[in-house]
Amino acid sequence: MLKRYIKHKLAPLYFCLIITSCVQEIQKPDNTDIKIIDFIVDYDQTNNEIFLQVNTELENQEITMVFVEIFSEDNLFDTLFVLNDSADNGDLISSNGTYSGLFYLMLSFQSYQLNSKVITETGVEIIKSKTLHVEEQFAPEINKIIFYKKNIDNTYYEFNPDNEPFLIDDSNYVFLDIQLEIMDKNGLEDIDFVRYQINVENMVAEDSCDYIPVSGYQSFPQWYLDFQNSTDSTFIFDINNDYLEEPGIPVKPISLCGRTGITLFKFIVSDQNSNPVAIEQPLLFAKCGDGFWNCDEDCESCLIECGECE
Ligand SMILES: [Ca+2]
Ligand SMILES: [Ca+2]
Repeated sequence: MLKRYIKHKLAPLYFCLIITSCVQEIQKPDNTDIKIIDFIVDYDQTNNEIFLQVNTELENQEITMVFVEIFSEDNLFDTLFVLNDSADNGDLISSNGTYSGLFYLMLSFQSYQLNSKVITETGVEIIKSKTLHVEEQFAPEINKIIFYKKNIDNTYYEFNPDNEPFLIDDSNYVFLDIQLEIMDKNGLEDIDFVRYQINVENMVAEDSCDYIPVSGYQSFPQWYLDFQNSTDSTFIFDINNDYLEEPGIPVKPISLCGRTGITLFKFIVSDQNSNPVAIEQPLLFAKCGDGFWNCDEDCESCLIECGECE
């Protein structure tokens, strides 16, 4: 309806412009300094809305019209939207040389060519083009969470938090490293962020430590996972980032009031189009003597449970 209206209303003008632009292609547009500084295309597939914006230079008295043509790759679809600089329909500030418009538009999965055109009162046409790829959107999935216990000497082992605790050392710092294996059929660039939150309200320390845990999930801007590498179909993200370097989250020894008990981790993955996906994972922190020690991986640190080491 809108398309027909625009086309109908603008048909004579548009026809003239095409004719004029043919002439102008031969004559150099030397009577204007107007440039398209930026052309923004933001298509919202969920709400079928397209936001278009063309930034020209400030002195826009010479501009007669700004519009955007959209052509599909298969040539079966084309439309045209006129942008405004009157603080209307998605344009925020009037007469600032930025022309905008927000339009209802339902696009099928394919590529589109978008030509933004600025027409001056002398008939000069300035063009800037962009390509828009519209593809089916898939929500990200957390395939796997991998936990590692790491030591300062770079030794480490992987463990399964569903049936094995994280073992706190009596006198040395140890480190917790976590990786997430994420799948998103739209590719790595579609993943917006991978973050984590921690809930320690069930953790305890020795009486002399006077430890009172904070309640609820804690979240900090530095708590995000960085992309590390790709597998055939998934992406591995790791908690080691610019703020938290290898080997991982430092875990205090018991001698420095290290805490035991169950900590809840929440991992949140968001892409550009779906709602964030969250997974909760409990992890038991245990110390030597609690009866959980992994003597195969770490015998020497807990002789009371492991007895003689090989
Ligand atoms: Ca404006
Ligand atoms: Ca996606």
